[in-house]
Amino acid sequence: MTEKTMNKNHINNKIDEVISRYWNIAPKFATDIQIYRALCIVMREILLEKRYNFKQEIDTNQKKQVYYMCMEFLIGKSLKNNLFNLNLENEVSESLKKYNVNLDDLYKIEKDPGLGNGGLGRLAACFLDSLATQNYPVTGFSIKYEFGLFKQKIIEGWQTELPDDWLSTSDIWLVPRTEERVVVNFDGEIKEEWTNEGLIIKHINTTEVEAIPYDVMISGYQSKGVSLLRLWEARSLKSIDMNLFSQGEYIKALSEDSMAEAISKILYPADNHSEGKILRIKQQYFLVSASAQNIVNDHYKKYNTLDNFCDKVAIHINDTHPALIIPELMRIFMDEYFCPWDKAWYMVTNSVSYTNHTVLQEALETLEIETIKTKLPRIYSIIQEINQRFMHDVSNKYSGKMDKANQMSLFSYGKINMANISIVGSHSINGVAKLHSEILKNTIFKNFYEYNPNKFTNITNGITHRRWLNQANPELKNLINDLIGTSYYLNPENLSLLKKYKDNEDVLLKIDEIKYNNKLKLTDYIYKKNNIIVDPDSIFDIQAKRLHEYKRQLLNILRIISIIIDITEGKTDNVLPETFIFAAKAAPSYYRAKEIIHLICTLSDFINANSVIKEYINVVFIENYSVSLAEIIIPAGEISEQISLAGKEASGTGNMKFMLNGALTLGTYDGANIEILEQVGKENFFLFGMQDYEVEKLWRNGYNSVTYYQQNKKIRKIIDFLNKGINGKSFESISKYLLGVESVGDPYMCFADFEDYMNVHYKTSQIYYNNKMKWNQMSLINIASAGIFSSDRTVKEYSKKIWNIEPIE
Ligand code: 26W
Repeated sequence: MTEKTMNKNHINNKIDEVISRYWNIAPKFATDIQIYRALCIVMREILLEKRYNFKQEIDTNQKKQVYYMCMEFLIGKSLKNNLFNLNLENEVSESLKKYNVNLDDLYKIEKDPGLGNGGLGRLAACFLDSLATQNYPVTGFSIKYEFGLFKQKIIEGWQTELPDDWLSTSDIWLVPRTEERVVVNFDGEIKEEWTNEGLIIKHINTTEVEAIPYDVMISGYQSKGVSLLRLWEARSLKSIDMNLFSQGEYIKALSEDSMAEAISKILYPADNHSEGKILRIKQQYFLVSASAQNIVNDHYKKYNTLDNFCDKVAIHINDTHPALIIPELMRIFMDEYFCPWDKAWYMVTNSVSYTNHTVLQEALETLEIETIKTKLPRIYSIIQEINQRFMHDVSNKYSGKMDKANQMSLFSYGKINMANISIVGSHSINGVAKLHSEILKNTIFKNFYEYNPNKFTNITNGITHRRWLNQANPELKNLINDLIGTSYYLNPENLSLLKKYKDNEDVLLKIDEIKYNNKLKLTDYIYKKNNIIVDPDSIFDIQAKRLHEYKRQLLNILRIISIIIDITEGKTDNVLPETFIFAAKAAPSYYRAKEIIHLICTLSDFINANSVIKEYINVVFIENYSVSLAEIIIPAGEISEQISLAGKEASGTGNMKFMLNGALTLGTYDGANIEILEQVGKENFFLFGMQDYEVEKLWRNGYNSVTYYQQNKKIRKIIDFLNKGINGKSFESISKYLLGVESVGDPYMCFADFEDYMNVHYKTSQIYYNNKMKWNQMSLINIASAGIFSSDRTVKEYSKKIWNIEPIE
């Protein structure tokens, strides 16, 4: 039975059957959790069948496939997405009446699988949805972390981290494929041996770790396509040491076990900061080795040759984290399939492509040579060989200019440069927004660009509008459907049809009302979680994203403090009601970021204890930002704060989600903000701040934040405010950070953009409070212009420009 022929009775029969098979009880005795699990099992079976049929078509037509390698996939909850995409929400709702539960209650049971930090992982998840919807064959590969990104709890204003045990409810979506397990080898040494095949290289005395695949299926929307996400779990192959065990050394007897199994224990919580820890390197190699074995073995089984490998296989590495797949594929081709170097290299470089997601220096990965040498000796020798050959080519091209060649080396200062391997070993490198791709070519990858300009391209990010509009904002979806029909579900550019209503007062009022209702929902949530009453009539100004200095939550805070100062000084003429909402996780070891969260929470307490200030503004920090929370927060946004220092945010995707939900962007000329601005026009975007070249210039000339402090009275007062302390807590360290007592002050130049930021906010609230119809019109234009930021467009571009794959007709 497929999703198309399913009706309410079929679903009931299936659920009943699962309940009796699994728990041996009559349906009327089933708990909500049992009904949830039973429903998921029914859905899983539908998905399995759908995937099977899709795979048959891929195989019989011998279609080229893409394998998307990523250390993170932030897929969000599955039940709702699959029901929506399979068009079964109504039937299932009906069928649930029999058990006296409703769908919304069941949705709440599912835990959000937090298998990612932020932008990178969420992008990967959007891609799987869009690829499936457009019938492109894709398998995503990642790790089945037992614990996803930590749960954030605010205790006395500070972030604390709690474990995220997502598997306790979401395991139901994983289909174990134990029969497809593979072994990944660490440690040991390499040995050369003469055999009938000639000189072969063996990796011996290794520590073996078993990789067990678990499959998650992601259905496309009203399509044949189902994307597969294969998550690897690490298991020890060493059986328990019975000698130790019989001596009563139980823990020691298990220790090999836990070393191996630690690999898939937990997701690294640092976003944009590379630490090069051994466990992380093991995770990376574990992922790529298991996946590469899987890809090559499957290919060989199907075609009985590797000659057509790059005609049938595209392998994408999402940032450099899976870059070791380049030497790993070389190893498999040469050591296991006995290919000569040149043929293996041809196959690797013509199948692998790479996306860069960040230009921050501290995020660019390097691995210690010594670690790779001991943990992965064969991989090390292959990287050396790749480098030797590459250096040879480069020095030939640039005869004599050794410094150029050296700058491009895969090795420097005892480390291996992962971006350099990724560029050398792939046929395509792309950035994720126009400006970012230009920055890659002109700065961090300049030498590589000059060496091989054709490899570089841009593909601007996107988001799946079906999750971020249709599912997250049902009222807005209904309005849009009434006005322009549903063709935009599969053709998001058709959202532009909405533009013809831009002068229609009824429609504009309706948009206003929907926003208000979404604000009420968020107001409710805030009341329940924070015990704060916020005013739904005030403008909702939201900054929801990871906490990072370059994203400048601090600039937003400077403005809040400035307003507090105005109110306390009685200068309230220009103060308009405003609710500031923040949501952000900080990497656990990122002290500055945690301190900024502490400042936000303290300001929130301070304001809520002050009846005068509370009349005007409020500040809320919503804890534990996640995909599910974003689905509540974003539809309620009116101002979308996208205020990174120009040149630093590769693209941003939250900016697109807010826009699609009718928020107006208040942002810098950075990342995909620029393309949003192009789509909506200057009059529908609140632009402020320096451009990236101005930032560069100011930095080169020696940025001195103290000058701004001296020249701007407001800034002086803000610093005084921080120094005086809030609620008895000192924030002197933040004022020192801004003024540069110990190092360069204000490294992300909040002061330089402060005045412009204040001014643009002034303009914003004037429109909001004096001309709401105009605001609503701007909002409509933003929604209507968001189609281009659908990941449907993005993956189509990847498919044509980079992967050279076609959809299954
Ligand atoms: C090794 C530590 C580490 C971990 C994660 C370094 C870098 C990362 C990610 C690449 C950081 C990241 O998620 N970058 C974000 O990627 C989004 C999707 O392309 C962009 O929209 C964001 O601008 C970018 O910050």
